[in-house]
Amino acid sequence: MERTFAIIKPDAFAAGHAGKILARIYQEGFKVVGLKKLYLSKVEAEGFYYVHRERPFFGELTDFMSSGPCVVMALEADNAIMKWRDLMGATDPAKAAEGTLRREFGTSIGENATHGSDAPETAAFELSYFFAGLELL
Ligand code: RTP
Ligand code: MG
Repeated sequence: MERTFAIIKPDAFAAGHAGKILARIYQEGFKVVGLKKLYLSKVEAEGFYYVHRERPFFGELTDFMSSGPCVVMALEADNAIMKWRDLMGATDPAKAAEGTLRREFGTSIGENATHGSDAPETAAFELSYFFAGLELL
């Protein structure tokens, strides 16, 4: 079993898609071991996306992630990191495959509905950024 870190981003939450995304998560066989609704500050979003600090879209990305409530989750499954990235689809919703979450709920490359860790090291960092050990059951 592996754990990954996932976010229902502010665009999808504001549009009322959180329930549908969560239903899909259960349907695909993930166990939700942690879940909370947060409203990130700009500084918290910058800390989370620290690896992207040199990218041209960093300001836009952290403004967006601190623009409204989101839902952060710890998901468990066999091969959870890849499994969740497959379910999300490509970063750009226009390029994401039919049936993926970003294709269905994303509206642009920036506002793409969901986040997922991309490797075991980033999953470990991201899970610990938002959850204490005692919160993951
Ligand atoms: P994420 O980290 O959110 O799961 O997305 P990802 O791995 O598919 O994409 P990544 O390259 O890590 O980019 C992180 C987030 O930054 C926004 N982005 N905007 N305007 C742009 O060109 C651009 N490129 C990326 C997206 O919200 C992306 O999910
Ligand atoms: Mg990424």
